[in-house]
Amino acid sequence: MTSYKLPVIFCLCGCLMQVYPFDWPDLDPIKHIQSTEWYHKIKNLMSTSFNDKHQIPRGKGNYSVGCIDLMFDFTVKGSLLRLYYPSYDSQDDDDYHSTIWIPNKEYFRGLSNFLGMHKLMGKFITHYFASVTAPANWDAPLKNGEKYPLIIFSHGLGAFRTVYSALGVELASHGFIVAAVEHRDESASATFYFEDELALQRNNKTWLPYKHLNSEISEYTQRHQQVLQRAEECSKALDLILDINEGKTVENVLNSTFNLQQLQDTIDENKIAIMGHSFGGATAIQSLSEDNRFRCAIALDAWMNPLSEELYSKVVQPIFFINSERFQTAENVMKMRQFYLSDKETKMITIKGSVHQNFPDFTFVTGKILGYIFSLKGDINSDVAIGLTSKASMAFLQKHLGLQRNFDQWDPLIEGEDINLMRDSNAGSVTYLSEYLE
Ligand code: 8U6
Repeated sequence: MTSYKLPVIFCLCGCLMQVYPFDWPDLDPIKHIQSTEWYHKIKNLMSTSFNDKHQIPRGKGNYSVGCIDLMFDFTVKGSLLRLYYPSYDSQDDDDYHSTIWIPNKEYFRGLSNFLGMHKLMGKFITHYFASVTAPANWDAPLKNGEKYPLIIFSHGLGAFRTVYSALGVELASHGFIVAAVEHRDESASATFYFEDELALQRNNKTWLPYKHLNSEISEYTQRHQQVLQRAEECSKALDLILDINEGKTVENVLNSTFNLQQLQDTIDENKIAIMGHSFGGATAIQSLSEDNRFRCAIALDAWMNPLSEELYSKVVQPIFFINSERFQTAENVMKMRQFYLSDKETKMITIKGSVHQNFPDFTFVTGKILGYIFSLKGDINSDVAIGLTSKASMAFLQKHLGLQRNFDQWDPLIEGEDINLMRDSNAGSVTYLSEYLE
């Protein structure tokens, strides 16, 4: 990760500019003009980097979007997930509350620990991002009257359930229910559960931090163990949601005004997909092999290392690989290609000018400079990148979940037909594959 020093200096300069504007009366008018010119130049630079708080984009589909957090049961073996769903339009701006994007300070602490940031930088990101909201109505009633397809979403290494809201909201605004799970395999920046009933009553959370790799055990052994747990957690989250769908009484242990009975009979049990980013992309594929309720997978910039060799022959459902241009290596892409040669329905595209972190939300909430320093932004506009990701995904889901919608208008994107896309990958040529397979 890039040194934290540069942003800290930027930050301090920014503060200095606020308390010491260089346009104090100057006896020499020429000097005064020169100094104010510099002041404005630097201030403009600072504002693109810090002051222009961008927002996570709103859903572009026809549905309003609601959001809840759901935990059941309260133990470490239970499920914790954030649900994005189609909701009723609000009649009045005061009807609903907005959704807090990162709801606990422990997540910020966890992020700065994961990223190896200096304490000061950690404080800065907490202060800077704590007031950000996700574009969904908290606890809003679910729009009933139709059955929605369901997507289980798995986050990347060091991420957690709430930081893929741009994708979750966009898909929910087009009529999907999206359940972003939070993994307890110690790969999340932080997560929590409750030790016992008493802890639950007292809201005394037990926080489970990110665990750095143990240097005495091979990386593969550790990450493979985690991917198995992650896939199990995805299936468990699906069990929970389907239980609610079937009308079983489930109590959300988190305080919520949302009555879970609203979810009864709202999910089409035959239209379930799994999606994930990075480590979550690997999780999605692992889940396909273990749970045939998942009809297909969308793997965003999947990191294939945690998967076992035996897995490749076990997966029968189609996979859509959507890659960034900068993250992929020939070796990683080669592993993906093992799926798509054996199955014509499996596809791969690359978003030109994109980076690994174009899929989570941070790409939207930082200015250009901070975005480039931390590789949160690529050369492509972040809204364009997420737009292509969601449109291509919905076209793929329409095909493989058998949806009766108009998402087929985006079919060309699945083949990489767009000026911002390419078919397959920029990393490693296909001819290299025959050598690899020998
Ligand atoms: C930089 C993942 C930040 C930031 C994420 C960088 C990341 C960040 C918040 C954490 C994990 N977006 N998972 C400055 N790197 C806030 C301020 O939050 C995504 C985001 C995002 S991931 C990933 C995995 C590994 C790494 C980075 C991202 O899979 O995309 C290293 C060094 O391993």
